[in-house]
Amino acid sequence: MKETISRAAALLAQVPSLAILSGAGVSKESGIPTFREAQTGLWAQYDPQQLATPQAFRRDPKLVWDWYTYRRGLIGRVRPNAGHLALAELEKHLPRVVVLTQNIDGLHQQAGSTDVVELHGNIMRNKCFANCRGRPTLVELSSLPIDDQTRTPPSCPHCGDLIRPDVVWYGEPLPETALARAQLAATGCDLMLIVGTSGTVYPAAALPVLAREADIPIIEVNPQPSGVTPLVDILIQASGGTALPALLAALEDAAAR
Ligand code: BV8
Repeated sequence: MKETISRAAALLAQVPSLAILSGAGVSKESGIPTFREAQTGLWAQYDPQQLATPQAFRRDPKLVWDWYTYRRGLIGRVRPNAGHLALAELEKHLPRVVVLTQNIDGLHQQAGSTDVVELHGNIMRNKCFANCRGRPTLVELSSLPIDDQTRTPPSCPHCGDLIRPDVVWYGEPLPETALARAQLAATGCDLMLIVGTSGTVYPAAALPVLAREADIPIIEVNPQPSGVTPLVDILIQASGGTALPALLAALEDAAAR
């Protein structure tokens, strides 16, 4: 791995603009199971891809709401890991760093990354299902009347429709501005660093293809090959919590020389 790390650091050292694409794998070492891993406990019997849809929410709002409440609780108890922190530190060494994340846990921002594009929304935000006051009509649960706050799910104070998490479900379009910014970054950056994604969920999984078509070099960090590995120049086959601090240290060594 040492040789791969130094090759990757050499690429990283020269770039004016870095685009990082992250997936659930970067949050694994914070204690959040990845999207494709079996869930635990009560939720083990459910397939996330079957629950994370507007149809599932309409069919059984309480079940889907309770699933998100459970995940919010888990995410609320974890911290950014060494991988998130190393990615945030890169901003001290490179002129422009943008994080394009598929994750909804907000851990990149908590780690100190200052330019994060949330492709799939954020589990800590809630909105009116109908977006009755514009896209998105965010609703602060704590602003609702007390007895409303405990409903599962609560109702929109403006139109009475159900409140839902501000995340992108399967079959739903990504936020226009986020997707446009991500596509611009994927084609305009000097290097793409992909961390912890299986490269199976579109349109996020198309971003590395855009970079490849623009002849932009790509580094991947993943303990095992993924759907994007055929596109990359360097695969650092390790976990983010190990590889990213090592990459940062190699970059700092090169800068000190
Ligand atoms: C869209 C938020 C079109 C919710 C998520 C039918 C109708 C419409 C669309 C489709 C359809 N059929 C298919 C599609 C397209 C669909 C899709 O791509 N499906 C896939 C499954 C084939 N996409 C969509 O539906 C998207 N919308 O296309 O809309 C449209 C356009 C206009 C108008 C109307 C419609 C929306 C997709 C967004 C879904 N929402 N999340 C929630 O979380 O509850 S996606 C979900 O998967 C998470 O965000 C997750 O991040 C993401 C992707 O997975 P990964 O991040 O890659 O995670 P995964 O577990 O797969 O992999 C983890 C990786 O980490 C592994 O490689 C592992 O090796 C690695 N790893 C493990 N440990 C570590 C590690 N790496 C580093 N360190 C470690 N320690």
